[in-house]
Amino acid sequence: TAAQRSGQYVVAGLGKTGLSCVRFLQQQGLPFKVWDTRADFQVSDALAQEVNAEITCGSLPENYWQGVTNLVLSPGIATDLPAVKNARQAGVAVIGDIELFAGKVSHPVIGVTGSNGKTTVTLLTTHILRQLGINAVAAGNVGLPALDSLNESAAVTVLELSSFQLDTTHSLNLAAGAILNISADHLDRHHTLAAYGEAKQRIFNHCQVAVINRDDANTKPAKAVEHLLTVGGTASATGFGWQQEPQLITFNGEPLLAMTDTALVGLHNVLNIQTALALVSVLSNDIQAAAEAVKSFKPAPHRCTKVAQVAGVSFIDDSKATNIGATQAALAGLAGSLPGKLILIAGGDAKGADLTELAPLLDKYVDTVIAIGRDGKVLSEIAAQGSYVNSLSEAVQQAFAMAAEGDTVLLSPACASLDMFSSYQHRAEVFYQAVMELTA
Ligand code: UMA
Ligand code: ADP
Repeated sequence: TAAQRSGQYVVAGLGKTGLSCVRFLQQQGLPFKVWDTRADFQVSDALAQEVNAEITCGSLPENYWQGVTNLVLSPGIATDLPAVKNARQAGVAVIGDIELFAGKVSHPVIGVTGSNGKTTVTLLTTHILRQLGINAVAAGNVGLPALDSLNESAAVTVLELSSFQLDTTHSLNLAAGAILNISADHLDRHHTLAAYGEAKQRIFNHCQVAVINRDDANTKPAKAVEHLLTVGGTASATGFGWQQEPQLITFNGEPLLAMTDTALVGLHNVLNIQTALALVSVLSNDIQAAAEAVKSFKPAPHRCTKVAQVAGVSFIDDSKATNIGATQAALAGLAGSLPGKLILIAGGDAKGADLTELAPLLDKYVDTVIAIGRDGKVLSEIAAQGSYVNSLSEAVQQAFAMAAEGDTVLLSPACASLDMFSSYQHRAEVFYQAVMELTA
């Protein structure tokens, strides 16, 4: 692997990833020290005891990189920090937890990346494999750090990979890997869509079967791959296809799975299901049984989930929509199935994206936009009917006040939550609370 074996490791970041790296290096008996970039980071006694190695917070002393061979960066830390550049110049290999995982794992690994749908496809692929009797575990960006998953004695790991994780991964061998779609996200870190796309393309570097989306040219492998499977929202005589009426996923032109038999809705979920089935097909020939398994999959919360109906007004929680692409999918997915008007609550931290890209879909599907958050104002300005309010609960109250029976209020922010909330889950909780208070 790209990790150099001898010498000391530096683990940067003390979140989930950093701690999994600490545990791994301890288990392997490899020497390491720890660096957190934040000068004001409080190291508790318990943490110091768990790490049991030198911890430096903030700026680094001179000669810090002396004797260091590997810097293991947490995904939340930018790769272009001056200190990271210094490390590179000192000959240190800059890697991430996934690279350490790649050097250790001995069973097949499936990789999933893309701007949206990663968690859904990762969990669905894992679910199908398990239903087929294959002991699969979901890990990576989905939550369980990849290195921790090595303790689960799984037969297959399904890894959700973010662009940040791929940026510091060099030698991950995949039995199968997928890029679901590419739309603007994390531009505050990657700067350009091209650089972001290149990070995603790294998933195909050592990948036996690549799965891509026919409807999104950006998912096409930039370099030649050995085997290619495609999915798409169009008819296809070979492989995975889609028939609009009645809503059927097809395989080699034959009906395979009716969308109405699953708990997933929207064309974006058609692609997600096709992708999971394509990934599974690399490890199992029983495509019928795999399709059957999709029917018992329960989607994760905060992804276009109906949370309540108050006085005939439906409230939908799509708090996980942290970029434009996800909100576009929600709007297009819901369109046509709604009995009344659609009121959208959106806004937050746009992460450098241009929210005016939403204008055509707002025009087409949304009656009123109620905007919130640091970058939200522009949404209220581009909407035919829009307003800006200071809190999510105010947005819910205002939406309810203008809604009539049969209307729908959708929280699909197209933005990260961190300017107002601790996480997208927290944002969803506040939304839910505000909805519950409407009846109080
Ligand atoms: N830190 C610094 N300097 C920084 C930023 C962070 O020193 O500039 C340190 C701090 O000690 C902080 C720690 O790093 O406590 C946090 O590390 P991290 O931000 O890399 O986050 P982890 O807790 O290690 O969680 C990461 C992923 N987070 C990010 O990529 C930001 C989690 O994905 C992932 O589940 C976890 O590893 C396990 O693999 C979350 C995420 O938001 C869900 N991902 C982004 C997304 O999906 O859009 C990419
Ligand atoms: P990720 O892990 O990539 O963030 P999730 O499965 O958690 O993906 O879904 C995130 C958001 O994107 C949700 O709002 C969801 O409704 C939407 N979404 C899911 N799959 C897709 C897709 N294939 N294309 C566009 N949006 C999607």
